[in-house]
Amino acid sequence: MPPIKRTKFKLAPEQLLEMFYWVKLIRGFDERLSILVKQGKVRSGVYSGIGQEAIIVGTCFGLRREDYICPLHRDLGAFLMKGVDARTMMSQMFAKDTTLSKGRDSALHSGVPELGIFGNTSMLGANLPVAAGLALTFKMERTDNVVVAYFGEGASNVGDFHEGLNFAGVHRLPVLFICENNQYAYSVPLEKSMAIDDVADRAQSYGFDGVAINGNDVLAVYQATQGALARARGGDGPTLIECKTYRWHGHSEHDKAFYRTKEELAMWKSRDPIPTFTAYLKGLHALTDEQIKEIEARVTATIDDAVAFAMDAPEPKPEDAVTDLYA
Ligand SMILES: Cc1ncc(C[n+]2csc(CCOP(=O)(O)OP(=O)(O)O)c2C)c(N)n1
Repeated sequence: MPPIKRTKFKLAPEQLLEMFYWVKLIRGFDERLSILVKQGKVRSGVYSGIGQEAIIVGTCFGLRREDYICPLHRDLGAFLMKGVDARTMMSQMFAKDTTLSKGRDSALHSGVPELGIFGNTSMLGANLPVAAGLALTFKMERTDNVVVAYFGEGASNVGDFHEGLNFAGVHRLPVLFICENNQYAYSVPLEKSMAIDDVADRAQSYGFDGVAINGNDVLAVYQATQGALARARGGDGPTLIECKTYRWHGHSEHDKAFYRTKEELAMWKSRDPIPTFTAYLKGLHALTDEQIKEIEARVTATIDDAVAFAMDAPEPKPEDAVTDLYA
């Protein structure tokens, strides 16, 4: 085996392998959920992130426990990367008693403060002023922790987006706004909801940088994130990173997505983030066929175990429906 080539990303070989593991685990999780939904076994709505994994891995890799993420309905992988174990995550989709929220909310609306995960709500864009508020706390406490907030291009058309970014820009807050531009907001294509091409351009109005990048390239996302993290930690304020991508499935698993063409889907599938990343790692001599097999086996075992655990887990207790209420 030739020596591993050095890269500009300053990542050790084992870190590149870890990234590959995450990409495969997140894809595997979503693929399995898609099957389980069809079998009628999942109670939660499932908003597949298949096709968008590079964004989650590139932005979450190397975050600190203390950093906060504000994930959305399609960001299951971010929960896993921030430290929610596979069993808990799968039980969450099954709405069992062993979960983050014991079946009391839409699965990915849960928060886990001890892991730095802020719970989202259904109102799109509403997480962005909250992210700015979290970042303000970090600034006031004089920590160098950072908030990473996710949103779709559809959400960038609501008022909360503009208020959140404006506030973050005015106060130079340590927050990364990560746009997962997957071309559709439910059935509405980008060109019917925006008169500009790049969501990234909107950052300029709020006094900070916005960049549009290939959201299907794990290392491009990682590189952009690392630059933005360094600026945020150093007191230089927010960055908007628009990751151009595509969701392979419908808005949710019950949406057959008849509003788009087979050709369009095929074109984007040819830009699948996983083969690109695999080829890159193999080219660096950082990944062998044996390692791929070993990682795939580990991913399958992790998911099998999580599904078995979730299926056998106890149901939530009716009386718990009114516990943990904040009022
Ligand atoms: C303020 C608001 N308007 C409308 C909806 C209904 N809705 C839920 S998901 C969705 C599409 C979201 O598109 P986007 O923000 O691009 O994210 P994506 O689902 O594509 O990842 C819509 C319109 C909502 N939840 N909140």
